[in-house]
Amino acid sequence: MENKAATSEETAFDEIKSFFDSAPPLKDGDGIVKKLNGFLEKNSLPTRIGSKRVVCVTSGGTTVPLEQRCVRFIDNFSSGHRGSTSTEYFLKAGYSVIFLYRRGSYQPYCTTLPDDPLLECFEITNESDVQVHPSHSDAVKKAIGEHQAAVKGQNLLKLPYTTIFEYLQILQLIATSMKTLGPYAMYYLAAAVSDFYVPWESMAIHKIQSASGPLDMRLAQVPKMLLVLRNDWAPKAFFISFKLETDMDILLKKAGNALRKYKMHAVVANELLTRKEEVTVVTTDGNISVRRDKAKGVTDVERPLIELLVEKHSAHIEDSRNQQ
Ligand code: PAZ
Repeated sequence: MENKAATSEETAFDEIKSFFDSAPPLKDGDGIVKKLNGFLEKNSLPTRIGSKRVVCVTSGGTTVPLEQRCVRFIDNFSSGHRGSTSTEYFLKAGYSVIFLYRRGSYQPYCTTLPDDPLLECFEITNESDVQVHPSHSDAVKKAIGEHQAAVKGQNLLKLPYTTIFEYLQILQLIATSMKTLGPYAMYYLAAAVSDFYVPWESMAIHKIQSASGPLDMRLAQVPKMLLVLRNDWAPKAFFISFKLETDMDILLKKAGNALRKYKMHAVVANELLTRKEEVTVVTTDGNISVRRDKAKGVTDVERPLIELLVEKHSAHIEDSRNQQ
């Protein structure tokens, strides 16, 4: 059994290595490392109750380019609502957050603003000045105030990605930088990450032409990065992954499998249509249903979810201290 596990990890290693070796180079990788190091330096100072807690929240969905000079790509449904709302609650709970988000997806503190904030929240006065429309004034002030406080206080670092290549490369950089935080680091992996991709070297360079008839394309499987992230890149951190399904009958079983296979501390199971109302937190101690309860003034499911996970993270830190 152990040998089988070792072999599957070795295979994962080889696949991951070839994924990274063949991926297009990350634009401004040095700049990202610099930002990460500056942010973590500020957030690594010891506090009265140990070290500062830092969570990496991944949010939105990765794209899969079909051409190197990309005109077409495969995408998925994720809006980034879960990741951005959760980021707000983590900040409120005293965490610093590295927010790895899909360009153009929901942003922390902006989820309650209208779809087109610039055009809907502002108006031109008779004096040709621009002002916030009174009906949105409170919401805009709150969003700007809270966002500025988080960024200026260096409690929020936002790193954008678009493709599966960028996402996994940046996640590796984050893990490398966060390693020194040990159990104080948390990974909250809410992004919807593509399972299949076109390897860079076998990808068409130019726009695929339709004149040659139907498109026949073989997608490779994205290597299971979670295994290496958990075991090698961040072995002491606290890990939450997500499992989305559209068939309720398989959701909890698949979440349980992910919990065991990747040794997660919890897997948050959610179904596509009810994901904003209810999630199930699957752990080795049992399943916990978390709901948004409007009657109790709970406006979103992320509030009770983050409360629960913060508690579990505290227990993880305590356990790690006792093992030292
Ligand atoms: O981004 P969103 O708020 O529209 O949706 C959140 C979610 C369903 C993408 C997330 O809760 C999730 O389950 N992410 C993992 C998806 C998966 O790869 O199984």
